[in-house]
Amino acid sequence: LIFSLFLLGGSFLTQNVTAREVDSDPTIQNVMGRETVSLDGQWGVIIDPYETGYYDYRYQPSENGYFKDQKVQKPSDLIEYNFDTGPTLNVPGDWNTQDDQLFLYEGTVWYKRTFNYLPNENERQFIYFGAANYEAHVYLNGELVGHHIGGFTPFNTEVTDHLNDGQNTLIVKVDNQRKREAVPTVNTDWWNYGGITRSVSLITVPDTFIEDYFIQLDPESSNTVKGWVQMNGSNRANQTLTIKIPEANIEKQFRTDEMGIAEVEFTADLEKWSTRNPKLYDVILEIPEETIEDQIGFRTIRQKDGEILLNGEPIFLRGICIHESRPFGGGRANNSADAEVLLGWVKEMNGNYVRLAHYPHNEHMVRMADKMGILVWSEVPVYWTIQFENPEVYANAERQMREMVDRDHNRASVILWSLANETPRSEARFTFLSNLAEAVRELDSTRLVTAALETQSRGEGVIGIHDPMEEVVDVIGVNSYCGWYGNMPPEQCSDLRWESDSNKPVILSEFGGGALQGYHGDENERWTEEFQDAVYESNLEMIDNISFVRGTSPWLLKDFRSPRRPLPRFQDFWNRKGVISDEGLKKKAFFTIQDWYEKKKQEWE
Ligand code: GCB
Repeated sequence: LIFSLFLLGGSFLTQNVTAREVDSDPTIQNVMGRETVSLDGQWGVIIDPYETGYYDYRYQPSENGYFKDQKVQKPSDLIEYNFDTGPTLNVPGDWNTQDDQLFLYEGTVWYKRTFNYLPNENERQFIYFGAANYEAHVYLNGELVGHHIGGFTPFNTEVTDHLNDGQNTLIVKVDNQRKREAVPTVNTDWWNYGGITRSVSLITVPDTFIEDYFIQLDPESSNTVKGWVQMNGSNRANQTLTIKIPEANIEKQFRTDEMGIAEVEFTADLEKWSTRNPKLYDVILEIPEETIEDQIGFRTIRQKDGEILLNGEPIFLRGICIHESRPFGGGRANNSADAEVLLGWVKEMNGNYVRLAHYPHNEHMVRMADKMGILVWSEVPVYWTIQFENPEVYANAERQMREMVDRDHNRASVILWSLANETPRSEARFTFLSNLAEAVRELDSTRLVTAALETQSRGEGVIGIHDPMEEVVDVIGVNSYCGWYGNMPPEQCSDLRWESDSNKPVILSEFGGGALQGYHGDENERWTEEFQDAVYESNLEMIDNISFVRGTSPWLLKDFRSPRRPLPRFQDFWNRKGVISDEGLKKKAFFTIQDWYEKKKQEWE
């Protein structure tokens, strides 16, 4: 019964514009540009390793779980929990770095906060979560109002009919237990940070509102703006929609169809967004009941004859991988200041590009990349050995992909949607990833599709890619750890020869090695900054000799927490492949990449 109460969120709707169902919970576009009340701050929590607040002693979902927030009425009452006298956790934030006893915790934590609200006539309210890892059940005033699976994408649930005049109690069960059939699966090389890791807000919209829009340049014609706007609400059909770009003297009107969708197309002479000139325009969307504003850049991205073309010009992507980890210390990054520091380092390194590994990062990152002129590879956590044969796993991955595309499809910085990372070749995996590629192209035909593949040896001193996915993607990503994994000493990497059977552009999506910042010695000694630097010197020389490489994103900007890295003294549960330490201090290799990128910049710009 309890499952039939779920409002499943926009996440389960098909995004195919024509078929789109709009009266269920939509995922709302541009939350940062809307009228919202922040629900961030300290929330009361209950740590519930046995899910006692959810299941009764017969292991049946309980009707009187912690979500009821019951209170003692008379001294003899037995209620074995109390949110109001227990610990608190900050939202947004992972729980692992907020409380020592949660450092390695995997399981359920219940969150509670109250807020006051006076609902108005003709207004609708949604509760919006930037992300909660991994599974969230959302209860408002004791009732289940939402449910979401997936730790890195936003979801919202309409609560218009569930709000009280005055005080309201919001309770969220967050569970980060790893599962074999989850996406990602049980085995990853990063910390399973649990909690409400991104901001929460209450969004107020008019009865009929602009739910979503997709406004981008047509990749085939650099002065045509194309897309659609999706209305939601009782007056969604035959509405007049106005789009204004005041700085470019644009004011165009469109009409919605029966489903509340307006197809948009107009020509405009717009200054292009680029890495050297990240021009953003104020774009205003108006319907009779609502006006919203966004900052949008206009550019085209294509691949042709082995080149990546930004606004028609070949470009070399000078990048680096980033985990969503705070710039100073551990824990999840989740705000604009974090994004500014992380992307500031990329700029300092002479970079123009980042690979956001291995899951969609918070929206501040892509918004900041838009402002700073940094191109972005964005990825779903289809990582290593997820269950490719399992149709539910596919549905989950496709949904996470859709939520990622939905949120960021107006960001000029995002040029690549990545399907997967280092997945083992098999027929089931090929079908899975091909279907995912088809799904993402249907959602967004303006960007390129990629995946991080692996290399194969092609005989003595020769390596190649050789993966059927080369046919499917637009840009081939490939990870290769010469000089770190395997037997080859770093200095020999520069002699390796690479071959490709494809004429598609290749990005070296990972390479590198680890070092403990401040640990110095001989370049043959592991964990020294000198060893890491030697790995880079030799790999960069190798890459200089690969004719088809059009981008690099070494692994990675900053040390990050990983349970797979226990070695005392050198790792202590940190993956040390950062060129910046966990505390934000640069290692030697940072400057080696910086110099190489300076050279690439001279060659390509
Ligand atoms: C990889 C993975 C990345 C790991 C990295 C490593 O190939 O894609 O997630 O963290 O290697 O450090 O081994």
